[in-house]
Amino acid sequence: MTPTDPLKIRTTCPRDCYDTCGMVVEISDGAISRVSGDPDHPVSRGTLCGKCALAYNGAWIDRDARLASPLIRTGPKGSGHFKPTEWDTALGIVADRLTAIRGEGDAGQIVHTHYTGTNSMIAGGFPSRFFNRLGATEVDPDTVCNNAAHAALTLTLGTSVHGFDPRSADTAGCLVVWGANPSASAPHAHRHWIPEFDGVTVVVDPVAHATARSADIHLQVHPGADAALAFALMLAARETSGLDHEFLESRCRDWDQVEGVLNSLDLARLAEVCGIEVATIMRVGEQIGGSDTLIWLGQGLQRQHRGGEIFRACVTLAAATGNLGKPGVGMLFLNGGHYFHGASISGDEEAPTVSHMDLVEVLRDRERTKALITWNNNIAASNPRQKQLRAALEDESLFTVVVDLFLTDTADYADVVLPAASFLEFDDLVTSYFNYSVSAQVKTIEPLGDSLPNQEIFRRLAARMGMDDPYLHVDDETLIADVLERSGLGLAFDELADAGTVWPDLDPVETFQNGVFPTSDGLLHLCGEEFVAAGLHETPTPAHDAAAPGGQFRLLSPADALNMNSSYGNDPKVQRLLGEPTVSINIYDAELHGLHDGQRVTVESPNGTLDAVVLVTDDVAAGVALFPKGRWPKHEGGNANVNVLTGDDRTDIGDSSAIHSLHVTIDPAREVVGE
Ligand SMILES: Nc1nc2c(c(=O)[nH]1)N[C@H]1C(S)=C(S)[C@@H](COP(=O)(O)OP(=O)(O)OC[C@H]3O[C@@H](n4cnc5c(=O)[nH]c(N)nc54)[C@H](O)[C@@H]3O)O[C@H]1N2
Ligand SMILES: Nc1nc2c(c(=O)[nH]1)N[C@H]1C(S)=C(S)[C@@H](COP(=O)(O)OP(=O)(O)OC[C@H]3O[C@@H](n4cnc5c(=O)[nH]c(N)nc54)[C@H](O)[C@@H]3O)O[C@H]1N2
Ligand code: SF4
Ligand SMILES: [Mo]
Repeated sequence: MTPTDPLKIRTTCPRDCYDTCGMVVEISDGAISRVSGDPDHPVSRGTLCGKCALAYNGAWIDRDARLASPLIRTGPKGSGHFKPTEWDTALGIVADRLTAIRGEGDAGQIVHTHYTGTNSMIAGGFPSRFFNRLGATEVDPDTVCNNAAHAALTLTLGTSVHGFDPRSADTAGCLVVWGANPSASAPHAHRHWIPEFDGVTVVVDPVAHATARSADIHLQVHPGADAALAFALMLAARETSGLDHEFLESRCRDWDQVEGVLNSLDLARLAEVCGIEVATIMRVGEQIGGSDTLIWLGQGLQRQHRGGEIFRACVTLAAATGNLGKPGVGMLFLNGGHYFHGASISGDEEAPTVSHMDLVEVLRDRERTKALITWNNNIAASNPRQKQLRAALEDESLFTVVVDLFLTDTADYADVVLPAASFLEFDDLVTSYFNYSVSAQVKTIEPLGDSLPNQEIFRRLAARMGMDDPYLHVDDETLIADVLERSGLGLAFDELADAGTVWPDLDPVETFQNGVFPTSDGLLHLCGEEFVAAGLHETPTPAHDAAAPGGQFRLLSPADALNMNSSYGNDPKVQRLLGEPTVSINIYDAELHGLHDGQRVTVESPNGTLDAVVLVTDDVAAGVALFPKGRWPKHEGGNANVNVLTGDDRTDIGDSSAIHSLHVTIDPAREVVGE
């Protein structure tokens, strides 16, 4: 190394992303000069995704873009007017207020929201230790993302976080990507893992995204018709390759009831419901039934009215075609906790919870809620019912604290804003929710300005509130060492940091070995009273949603390649590439509605309106409109993003958001009448 060579530090991207890339951070003169992909990391292979390459070399290391000190509000809520202050003053204000609420007898009136702003273990989990001990109400994080699938998979398989090991692709004959969009949400899996797969690739999605376009077969299903498709594929497999009756009879409960449903169905009718040719369904059914198949069930798939039933039907398909409970096959929703099982960073105390779907009501009611603290989460951009939520946040009597790296739309409503350090500024652990790997997040520089890691903020707040139990004050080094020790990996943190990422199992991890599931009796549960109690039918059904009523579109607002939820919507380069908000519609619909490419339109739902430019394309199915999530409302013309349209629709199970079931109209933009 010459004196001018930068210092290179290996670390890991902890965003909420399937890829969990290894990164290299270059330091010159004590500051970060470049952030790039680790060439030795088998997933990132030397490149970050475009959005992270921009944001990590842009807003995330820009002292002017980042929050540099705690802030106290000086203007009306929502105005974004603040004055900087010292930590001592800011924490004093927060501690006094929370202590007073607690002293009045009901700490449950303190509500906190959090999600995966950072997906690293300590910064993602430790603050909950404070809230749980306090007895504050947690807004169940998964209810704005994926709780329907978690609930349905737990009922059937006994777990929702034990999927196939992606390394099984080396031997599988067929890969189905169902309601996921790797080209946006897992860009390295899209670029390397899928193209390197030797067998047949099938994508099931109403949108012909880049992964769908590069697949061998794209089933452009109507939104919400996936349970019907799963049953259609079972019928096709039964007629061609045959079903795995031995597995169904020995390892599943109540197959006979499902068979009764199957016998009553007509393939041609199901195909029509899905909008897919019978011959194509036959071909895919034969493929899934006749080869070792990996089925990746994405998160977009379950944000539907029938999200739970859809997941259950997909599990039934996997079971019926012999694709569960033996090596080289399987389903994947999310992986998690395999190595750090039982490492409870957030603690085991029970605290009250509410659904994100009830957040507006919970925040409006001052008998119910006196204070809101939000961390790792940007509710004013990401939650449904944006207008109603903002109105609730505007109330001066709701004491609000926001912990973030940036002055987000949510932070604009805070009484006190606390600046969080970024993942580049402290050590932590990261596990992938796709690969069976474990990674180190390594400190590269001191926290920018006065910012502090989440966990340190909540340790200090606990101290100010007189909560002195050592359990709330464990330092990072001890927490990390303890987790690693209990994992049995036999690695110290500096050894993991040297490696960057490790795959503790040399061979692909086998899920549900010998067909044994972590349910009460070891069997896969297809039917039963427990499903009814949870809000589903007794038996899986091919039920599907009706098409949008005349003249309306079904609006899908999934992940966008340029955004990470709302995390990059303030980076100037990301903003420039995003350009104006667009709504994509099918050529047929454009003709039908008299709309043309580049036209300014108003998209309207019962919840609100949003202006956009039309993009006419073959990529979306007829009847579907596509408007990705992730922009910052305050950087948009109408001070809103797509969530001004989304409402309080929830899934059939899990009290979760059904945002992809939304119906909207699209009309030429209303003329602005002159003053
Ligand atoms: N219309 C529509 N809406 C959706 C979705 C959709 O598909 N369509 N998807 C939903 C889903 S799946 C999800 S998960 C949610 C996500 O919604 P959010 O959780 O709100 O995700 P982000 O918008 O990225 O917000 C994360 C915030 O955490 C901050 N952050 C990053 N690192 C740290 C840190 O170390 N400490 C602290 N304190 N803050 C940090 C970021 O700056 C960012 O402001 O959105 C949901 N909303
Ligand atoms: N670039 C980028 N990456 C991200 C995120 C991001 O915002 N941007 N967000 C992160 C988060 S929090 C999450 S939860 C994941 C989500 O990532 P994914 O699991 O990929 O899920 P989504 O992006 O919500 O939706 C995926 C696909 O579901 C399709 N879909 C919608 N309705 C239906 C339906 O009825 N049937 C079928 N078959 N498909 C349907 C959509 O068209 C979309 O292509 O991505 C993570 N990664
Ligand atoms: S967001 Fe995903 S693809 Fe982008 S750098 Fe991070 S882990 Fe890699
Ligand atoms: Mo999510």
